[in-house]
Amino acid sequence: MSENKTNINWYPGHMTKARREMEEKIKLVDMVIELRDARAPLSSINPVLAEISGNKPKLIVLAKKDKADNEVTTSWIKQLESDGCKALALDLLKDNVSKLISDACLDLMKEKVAKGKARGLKHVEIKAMVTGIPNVGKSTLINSVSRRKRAKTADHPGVTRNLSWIKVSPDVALMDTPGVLWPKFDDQKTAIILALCGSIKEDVLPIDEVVNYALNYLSRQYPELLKKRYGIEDLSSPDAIIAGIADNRKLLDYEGDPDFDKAVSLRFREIKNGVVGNISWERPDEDNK
Ligand SMILES: Nc1nc2c(ncn2[C@@H]2O[C@H](COP(=O)(O)OP(=O)(O)OP(=O)(O)O)[C@@H](O)[C@H]2O)c(=O)[nH]1
Ligand SMILES: [Mg+2]
Repeated sequence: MSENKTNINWYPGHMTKARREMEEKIKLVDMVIELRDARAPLSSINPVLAEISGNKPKLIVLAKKDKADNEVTTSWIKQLESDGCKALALDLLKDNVSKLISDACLDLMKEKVAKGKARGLKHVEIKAMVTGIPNVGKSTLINSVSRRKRAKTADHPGVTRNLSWIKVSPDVALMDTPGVLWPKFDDQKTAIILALCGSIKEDVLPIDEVVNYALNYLSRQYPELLKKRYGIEDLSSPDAIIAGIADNRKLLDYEGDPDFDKAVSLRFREIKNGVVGNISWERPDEDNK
């Protein structure tokens, strides 16, 4: 991205506190469940969290699978597995999350479980810290595993503010953690993609830049989705697309011209919420930089 673009930086105080507390609490856990967004499995890796989790065994969960392009998600899982990672792609609201996560944790921790059972223990408790960027679905995963609403969830980043243990079954205890970002984005593209996934607060965004990026990408990768959703043919530039949308949807300003601002903010919301269709912002088969 060019140099003169506005920086998207959002690092509220509770994230500094969460990071410090996670560094302390990591010693208490057997493993980490690291959530990434299935639509952007690279941009949603938090290097700070990777540092905190160190060598702990890790289960990678690509969350919000239902919003991503299924074929692309399958390729990401294949790639992660061929890199030796244990990874699952999930719709945390609909899949059988409880069984899938418990089984994966038991499998990852099978040596500890076998040792405990050999010592005569009926239940060998597995302790896992659930980590990930804001709004990726950490608290939802915990609720789905425990089949009850134990943790607060909402569709905006920064909902969970404190670390807390939630015993989800006789065998598994999960630690909910606040979503954490990193203090400075060196790569603007990462920040934009995280904004499109809803992991950066909306009011710190230069929204027109984000939508520009999205429309450029969609016209290359998913032109049919754009045409179908908005009934437009001219995909030659983001401006042409926005003008087409504003015109078709009769988003007009007081002089009767297409209202770009209205069209941009509406588009942002629709793209982010998956109304346009199933979209993956990153693919394993391309140079994602
Ligand atoms: N479609 C879909 N929505 C999901 C999925 N997982 C979570 N969500 C939604 O995403 C939003 C954020 O979920 P949370 O569980 O609060 O996310 P979090 O990672 O705990 O967020 P913070 O506590 O803010 O860091 C909620 O509206 C969830 O319903 C999923 O797999 N698919
Ligand atoms: Mg949460």
